[in-house]
Amino acid sequence: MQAKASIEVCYSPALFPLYNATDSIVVVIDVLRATSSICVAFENGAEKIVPVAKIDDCQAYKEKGFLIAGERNGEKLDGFDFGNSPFNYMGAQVKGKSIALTTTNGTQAIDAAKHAYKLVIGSFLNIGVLQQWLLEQNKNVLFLCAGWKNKFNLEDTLFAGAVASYLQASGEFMADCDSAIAAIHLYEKAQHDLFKFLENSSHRRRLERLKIEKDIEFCLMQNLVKVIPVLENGALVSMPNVKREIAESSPA
Ligand code: 3SL
Repeated sequence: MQAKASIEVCYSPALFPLYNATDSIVVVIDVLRATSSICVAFENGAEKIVPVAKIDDCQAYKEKGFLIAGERNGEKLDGFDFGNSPFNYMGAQVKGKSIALTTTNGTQAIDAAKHAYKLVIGSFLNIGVLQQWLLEQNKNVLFLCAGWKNKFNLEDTLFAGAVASYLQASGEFMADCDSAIAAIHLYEKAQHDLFKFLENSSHRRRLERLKIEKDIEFCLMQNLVKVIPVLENGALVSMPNVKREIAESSPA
């Protein structure tokens, strides 16, 4: 009998060195809001996004003809073209553009996992195409939750649990650590109303204080986009042929 591929969940970039990522597809998750915004940007035709950990390094990309985007603690950085709202990444303003992005947690998580076998971006917005693609790879999957300043958060865990639960149900994958099992249990409890489940979560309250509740509702919507951002040579690009492959392999 063929061994099942493993599913692991890492709840913080600070814990990431404990995992072996050289033989795993790493799915970086920052549901509120970095990985949701990245998915929206590619759905709207962005050419590439360079994730940058430090603000100064991101600013330097302006001279290279990039749009620069970023936030700290949820607020747009002074002098930057965009903040981190998914609504900033729609339409003509991103089509065909190269963007350098720095965020409090999301781009730090990408940086932590940049040497993985493969690094892809996950959010509820692209959950369907991502699940199907992961299933087809039949490779170990390691979910990396960006969390908040290296602390655990609920929304990234729920997303990891949703995809882990789907993969495990296929019979080809096995939740291989307690953190994956916990994420699945949490998702099963929350799945019928994610927004409500997150009512008292720290980042929902943080974003509500900034009066951006509409971003939270948007980022919890499922299957709005059909892209899988993937890290190649230090830049995120849209994985080619995803829409076509998924459409062909989806049941009618
Ligand atoms: O930390 C991040 O990467 C951001 O997604 C946080 S925020 O939603 O912009 O506050």
